[in-house]
Amino acid sequence: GRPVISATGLFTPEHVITNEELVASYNEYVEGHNASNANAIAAGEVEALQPSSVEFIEKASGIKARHVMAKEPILDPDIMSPRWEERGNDELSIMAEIGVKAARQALERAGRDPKDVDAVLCAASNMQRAYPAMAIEIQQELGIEGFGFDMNVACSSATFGIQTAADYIRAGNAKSVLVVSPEITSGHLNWRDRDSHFIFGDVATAVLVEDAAIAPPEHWDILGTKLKTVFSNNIRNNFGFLNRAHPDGDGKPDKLFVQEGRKVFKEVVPMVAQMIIDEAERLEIDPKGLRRLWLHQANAGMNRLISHKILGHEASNDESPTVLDTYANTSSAGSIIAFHKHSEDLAVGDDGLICSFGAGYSAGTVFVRKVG
Ligand code: CO8
Repeated sequence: GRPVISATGLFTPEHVITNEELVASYNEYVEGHNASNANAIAAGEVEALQPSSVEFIEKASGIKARHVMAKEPILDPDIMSPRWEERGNDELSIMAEIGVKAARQALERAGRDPKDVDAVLCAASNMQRAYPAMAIEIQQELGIEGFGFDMNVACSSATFGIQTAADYIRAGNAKSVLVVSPEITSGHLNWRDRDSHFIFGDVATAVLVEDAAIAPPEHWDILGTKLKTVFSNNIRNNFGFLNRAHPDGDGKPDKLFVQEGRKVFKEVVPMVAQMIIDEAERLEIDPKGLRRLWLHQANAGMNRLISHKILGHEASNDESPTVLDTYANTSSAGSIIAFHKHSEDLAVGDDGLICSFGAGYSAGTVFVRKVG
């Protein structure tokens, strides 16, 4: 079969934390820490923490706000983590719940009955538990037959999921595959780390990848997909099931998201720009003719540089839309949110690019053309 994107879905959590609210909470934590450690700080035994700043965050990243599943506990300087009641095994888990909401929207938009979907991939940077798979729970809730499994490629989970789905269709193993990316990044963000406390937000997206033979008349042809990984420690999270093998391994900052943001910026921009140009050449597409770039939403400056290299001029917001200002970095969901929100106005025959990059390093490109 020939793979296409039939529709996408988006679930946006209702709670919003602005930079102002975030920085006020962080700075309250800093003042409390510095006050209660005043003697040790004066003796040079403990380092004083520095305050965060709204201006820095906006200038360095382009982020102005983020949606979260739980607001108050994150902003409470004594907690600074999401909190909600634990659900029983017979209740829908929170990650499946938001994945299902995004998936239902994609199915509705495509006019697809869940019983005609063949597979569900839950593609995200963190899974709520080891097993049973989040994908199988989502599959069960939607009433889909066939199969489902989880996959984690950090920021590139969604594009890796799209290629996997497209490959099932190319091979004739499936006609309709849901790629669901519930990203509750607030759970693995260190809200007490000044360098990164502003970076992430929560969301869920879904992409319905189908055989052109059964797709609705309006869809996006997948012209080509390409994946790349290069090992790097510059974005790392040591959380895992072997943490308890070390007596005090749990709960340390390295069991949360940690990065060398500058190095990531410098290394990933040229890697991704080259990857896109090479793939465009392979597909015989003039990159300068791309109507729109739906790039990974990590940093406005990175996207400015990458889009400039591809288009040969500074990209307008119309050519390379951002959702960073309201969603922040939502890991694998970012480029899908941008595509979902900013694709309806394109004309039939227009070409565009969905592109992800991040931890691993991992990067993925999906070149698409509007059909209708
Ligand atoms: N407020 C005020 N000042 C600050 C703050 C702050 N909050 N933080 C840092 N500073 C200061 C620093 O101390 C430094 O001061 P000095 O110059 O005196 O040393 C100065 O500001 C500059 O700091 P940086 O060099 O760190 O600042 P940058 O300009 O590099 O900006 C960024 C930092 C925004 C992090 C930027 O480097 C960036 O965006 N890089 C790219 C990162 C990226 O793309 N990462 C992708 C990771 S996402 C991913 O892969 C998903 C993984 C799964 C995640 C799910 C779990 C959460």
